[in-house]
Amino acid sequence: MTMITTEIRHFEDTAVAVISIDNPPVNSLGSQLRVQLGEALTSTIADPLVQAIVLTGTGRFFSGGADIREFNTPKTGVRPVLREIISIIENAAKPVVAAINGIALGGGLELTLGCHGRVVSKEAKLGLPEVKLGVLPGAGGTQRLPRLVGVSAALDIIVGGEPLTADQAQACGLVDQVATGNLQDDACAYAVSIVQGTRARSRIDPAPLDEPVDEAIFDNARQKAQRKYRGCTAPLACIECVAKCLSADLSSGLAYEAEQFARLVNGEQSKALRHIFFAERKAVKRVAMGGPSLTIRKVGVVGAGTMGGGIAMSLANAGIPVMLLEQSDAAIKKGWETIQHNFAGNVKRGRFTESQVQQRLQLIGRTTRYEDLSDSDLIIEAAFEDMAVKKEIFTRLDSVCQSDAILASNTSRLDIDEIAAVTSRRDKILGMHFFSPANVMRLLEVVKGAHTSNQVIDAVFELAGKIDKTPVLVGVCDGFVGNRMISHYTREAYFLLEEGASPAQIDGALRSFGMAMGPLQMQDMAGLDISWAARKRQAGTRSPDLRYSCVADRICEMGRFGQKTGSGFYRYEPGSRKPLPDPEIDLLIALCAQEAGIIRRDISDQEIIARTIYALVNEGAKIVQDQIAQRPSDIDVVYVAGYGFPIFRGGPMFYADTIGLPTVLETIKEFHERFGDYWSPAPLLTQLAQNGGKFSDL
Ligand code: 3H9
Repeated sequence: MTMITTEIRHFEDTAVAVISIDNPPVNSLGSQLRVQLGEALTSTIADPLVQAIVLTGTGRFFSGGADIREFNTPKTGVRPVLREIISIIENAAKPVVAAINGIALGGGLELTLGCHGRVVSKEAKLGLPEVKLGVLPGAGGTQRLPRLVGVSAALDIIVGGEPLTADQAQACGLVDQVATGNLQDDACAYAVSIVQGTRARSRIDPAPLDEPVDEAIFDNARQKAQRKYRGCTAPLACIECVAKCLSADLSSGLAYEAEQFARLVNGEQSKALRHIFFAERKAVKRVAMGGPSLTIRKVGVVGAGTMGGGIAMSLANAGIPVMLLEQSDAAIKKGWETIQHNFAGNVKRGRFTESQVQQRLQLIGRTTRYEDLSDSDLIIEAAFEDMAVKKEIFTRLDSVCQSDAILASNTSRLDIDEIAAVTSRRDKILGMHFFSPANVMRLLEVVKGAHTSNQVIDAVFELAGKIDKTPVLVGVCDGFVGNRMISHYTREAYFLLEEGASPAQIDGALRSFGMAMGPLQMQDMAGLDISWAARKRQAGTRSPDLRYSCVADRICEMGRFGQKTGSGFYRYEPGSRKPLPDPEIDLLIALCAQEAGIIRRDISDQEIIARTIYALVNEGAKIVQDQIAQRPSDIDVVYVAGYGFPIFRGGPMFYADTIGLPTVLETIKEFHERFGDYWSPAPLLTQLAQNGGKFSDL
C-alpha cells in the first residue's frame, strides 16, 4: 500500500520535493510507512535536482505518532526506526521543512523536531501525549524539545501531555511560522528562503543545554505529576529525561531516553494504559445498522437536584438547550442557585470566563410544568430513586412529550423495562446513568432495555460524544455493570471489618493498590442511606443461607449517613472531608462480629486486596456471560472512568489477565471453600482459566 507520495514543485526557480504522509485514519508511523518514508527521504536528499524538501500530512492529521498497535511486536524493530528517520532529516544537506497541516502528536511531532523549519496551519494541534500511554517521547522529544523551547515549557508539554494550539506553539518557539495563506505554499517559501540564504536553518544545538534552571522546577513537576497521574511511573521518567538535557549532550541524552522508553513500553503500566486507550474507543463505537438517524437538539431534565443540575450543566457546556423541571418554584430556585454556584466555581478555577458562563446559563430554561417539555427530543429523568416515583413521572412524560421523543432514566439500579412498561413507546425508553458530579465525571452507562431501538441508542451515543462523555452500552439488571459489581466489592469490605480489619486498614490497603478512594470512604462520600435503601429493597430476594453483614445497616440506624451527616464509617470535623477513625464504630464492628459468632483475627493487606478486587473480577465475568456488558474491556472502562480503579492496572478484568486467570481462579476457589457461596467461580472465568484464555481475547 502506498502511504507516502512525493511531488516535485517548482517554487521561485527552486525545486522542492513535497513528501506527504497518507496513512488513514491518523497517519500513524507504523513499520511499513517508516520504510517508505525512509526511502522517499533518502532518494530526494540524494536527488541533485531537488533543492529542498517539505514534509506534510494528508487530511486532518500531520501524524498521530507511532503506531501504538505495533508496540511490543517485532514490527517496532523494522528499520529505519523513527529515531533513524529523524536523524536522516536532521543531518540532510538540504533543508527539510515541516508543513504541519493538522494534528501532530507524539512521534509525529518528534519528526518535525528534526526538521530545519516548522510552518503550521491555524487549525493544527501539537503535543507529546505519550505519558498518557505510560511511555515517554522516545524519538528524541525529551531531548530536542527542551533545547528548542526551554526546560519549563518542555516539562509542561511532555509531562502535561496536553496539545498546544498553533498560536501557543508559536508563542513558545515550538514552531517558526503560522501559515497565513496556503500552508504548503508558505512551507515551500520558507524552505526556498533557507536555500537562498535569506533565512537560517533551525538547528538543535547538540551540546548540553546551557540554561540556568532551579531544581525546584523539577520538584514542582514531580508533585504535579503525582497528583495528576496517581501511581504512574512514566511521568517521573519523562522528568528525569528532560533533566538529562542539562548534563548530557544530544547523543547521550537520546541514548538515555531510548533506554527509558524501552523499559516503560515493556512494563505492565504502559500495557494497561494502552489497553484502556483502545477499550475506550471500542466502547464508544455506535451500534445502529442503517435506518433513519435521530437527532437530539433540545433536552428536558426532570429533577434539579445534584444529578439533574449536573446533567443540565453538561448539556449547556456543549451548547445544547435544556429545560429543567422541578415540582415547585422553591425546588427549581434551589437547583438553579446550585448550578449558578457551580459555574461560579468554574470561573474561579479559570475553566470558563464570566461571559462563557452567562452563555451557558442562558441555555438552561426552568419550569414546573410538564407541558414545557413537549418540544424536547430527549428527556432525562433524574428524580428520587424509587420505582413508584419513576413510573409516575414516565406516565406523565409519555402523555405530554412528542411521540418520537426519547425518554431516559438516570436510575443507577432500577429495572428500565418495568419503567418502559408504563409508556406507549417502549422502543424509546432507556437508561442514562450519569456519575456524580455529572458535569465532571466522563462515564455514562447507556442502559438498553428489552425493547430499546438501536436508533435510540445511536442517538444517545452521538449526544454523549457531544457532551464529552464516554458512553458504555450495558443491559438491564440490578445495578447494571458498575453498581452490580460494586455491591460485591463493598460486601467483602464489610465482611473484612467483621473478621478483624479496621475501616482505615481496608481503605488504606485499597488506596495503596491504587484505588482513588477506599470502599468505606467512598460509601461515606456517596451517602450510606443510598446503599441502605438498595439493601432494603433486595432483602426479600436475599437467600437467608447467605452470610449478611449488618455493620452498614447499624451505622445507618445511628443516623450516620456519611459525610453529609458528619459521620458514617468515620467521623468528620465540621467543614472537613478528612475521614477520622471513630472508636464508636470500632466497638460497633466488634459487637456485630460477636453477634455473628465471628472470631476476629489479623488480616493482611494482601487478603483485603484479593477479597475485594477478585470479587469485582468474578462478578465482572458473570456480567459478561449474562451479556450485560458487551465485552470485558467495557467493564474496565466503567471501572477506570467511573469508580476510581487505577488506570495503570487497566481495569479489573485486564488486571486479572495480568495476574493470570488460573491464579485468580485458584484464589477464588479457596475463598469459595472458606467463605461460602458468594464466591462460586464464574463459569466464564473457569472456562478461560482452564483453556489458557484471557478476558482480553474475548
Ligand atoms: C509515540 O508516538 C511514541 C514515540 O514517541 C516514540 C516511538 C519510538 N496508533 O481516537 P480516534 C486509531 S506513542 C495506532 O477514534 P479521533 C484509534 O484506535 C503515540 N492507532 O480518532 C482508532 O482506531 P479504530 C503518541 C491509532 O479523531 C482510530 O485511530 N500518540 C493511533 O477522535 C481513530 O482514532 C498518541 O498518543 C496510534 N497512534 O482522535 C495519540 N491513534 O477506528 C493517540 C489513533 O480501529 N491518539 N489510532 O477504533 C489520539 O489521541 C487520537 O486517536 C487522535 C485522533 C487525537 C490522534
